[in-house]
Amino acid sequence: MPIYDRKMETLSRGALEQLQLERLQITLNRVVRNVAFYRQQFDSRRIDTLSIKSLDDLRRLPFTTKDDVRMGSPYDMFAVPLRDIVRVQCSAGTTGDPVGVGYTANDIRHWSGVIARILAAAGVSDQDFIQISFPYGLMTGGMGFHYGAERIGASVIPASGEEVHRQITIMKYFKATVLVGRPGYALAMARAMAEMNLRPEQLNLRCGIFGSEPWSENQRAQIQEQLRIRAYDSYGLSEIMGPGLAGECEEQNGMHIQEDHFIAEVINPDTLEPAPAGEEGELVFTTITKEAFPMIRYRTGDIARITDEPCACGRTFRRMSRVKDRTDNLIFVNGHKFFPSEVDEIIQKAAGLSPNFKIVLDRKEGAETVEIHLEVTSDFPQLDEIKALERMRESVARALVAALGVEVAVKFVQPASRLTAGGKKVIPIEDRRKQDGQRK
Ligand code: DLL
Repeated sequence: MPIYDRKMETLSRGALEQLQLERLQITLNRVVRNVAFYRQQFDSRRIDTLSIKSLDDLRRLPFTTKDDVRMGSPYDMFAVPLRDIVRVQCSAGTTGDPVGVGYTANDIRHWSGVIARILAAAGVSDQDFIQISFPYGLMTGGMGFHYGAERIGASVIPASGEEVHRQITIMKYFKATVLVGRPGYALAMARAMAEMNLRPEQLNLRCGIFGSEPWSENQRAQIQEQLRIRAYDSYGLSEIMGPGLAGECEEQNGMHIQEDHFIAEVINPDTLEPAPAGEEGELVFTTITKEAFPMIRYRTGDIARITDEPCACGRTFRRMSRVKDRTDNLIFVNGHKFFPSEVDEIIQKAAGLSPNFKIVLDRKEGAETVEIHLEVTSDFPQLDEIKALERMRESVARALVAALGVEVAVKFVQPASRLTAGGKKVIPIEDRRKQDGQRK
């Protein structure tokens, strides 16, 4: 399959590392001048960024975390004047208060470029009709893939807002050849096709590019079999750019990291030391071309491996494995991402008290479901009043649906004994979906 940006994607390791170092130095210079957060981070550790003279020196710099980004929200992490920002998007897992990221016109050009590479690596060309089922909202999936697909010259079908059966009708009508979306959504489409008595041979679909949530080889096999396509994994996160950080080639054996734009590290999340080569650990990324929202050593919370073994496709960028786990308890449901602590905050506000609860995640008829099991104790003033309890249940459910964007059922249950870790509230999660192998 053709390599979209052959010159960059097949650079020798030496040339790539030289380019990375030059771009890193420019980025450091930019953040020190324009982002007070980074200036303080480096000053307080007496780090002169001019002393960063090799890629190994990067390890002397402190990490950036999601909390740092949250604290700097909305604009403190921006490294350019706001008049240069042409787009903002939001970061995931920030249901309560939005956390924004921004792009300059150049950033958008680079973003489209890396998506174009990833699409081409999956065999997509200007001959294709690409149906995008990611939302075109504040999350980065829809807009990110849209611009990349246009860059490659493909015809985009921005079907995202449509209901699943309608998406299939549209897919058939326009003869879509490529589907872009969540792996979970691809499986929902396969089920809807069966309901519509439609066989995959009656469609023109030949490949799909999926990401934004964990999935397994098992799920890949199901998608490939049920939709009769080749399914490719692709990875990214809004703080770093959005989709486009890494994507699989025709080998379907790990995602090539777009290393001319991002420096990837793998660390042990407990010791924060580099993980031994080729071993699993937390992914850390440094952006080296971004103007608006540069990130230095951003801790993703995603656990994966990186291999530098050569790939048969000829690309020299290193490959990352599937995301195997998270270092935190970020929950993925139907394309939405949230932390249990966000659920806690919403429940506290809506219920007017801070009850204990459990989050139960399940799959019913293929769709993912969320139930909140709220414990009712005698401390609840409303206990003897069924109507008041019912009102509380409804207001909690409404607030959760509004904030999380997913259907949530709220049930009252008897109190259970509680675990606390270091005096902190531990919110139990029962994930019944894992039985069918959400992660490998
Ligand atoms: O999900 C960007 C994206 C959109 C990637 C479309 C791929 C396709 P966020 O909403 O910020 O950005 O969520 C980022 O999603 O840290 C991972 O935990 C998870 N994630 C993204 N891609 C994958 C993947 C987008 N292929 C968070 N496999 C990341 C597993 C993924 N998890």
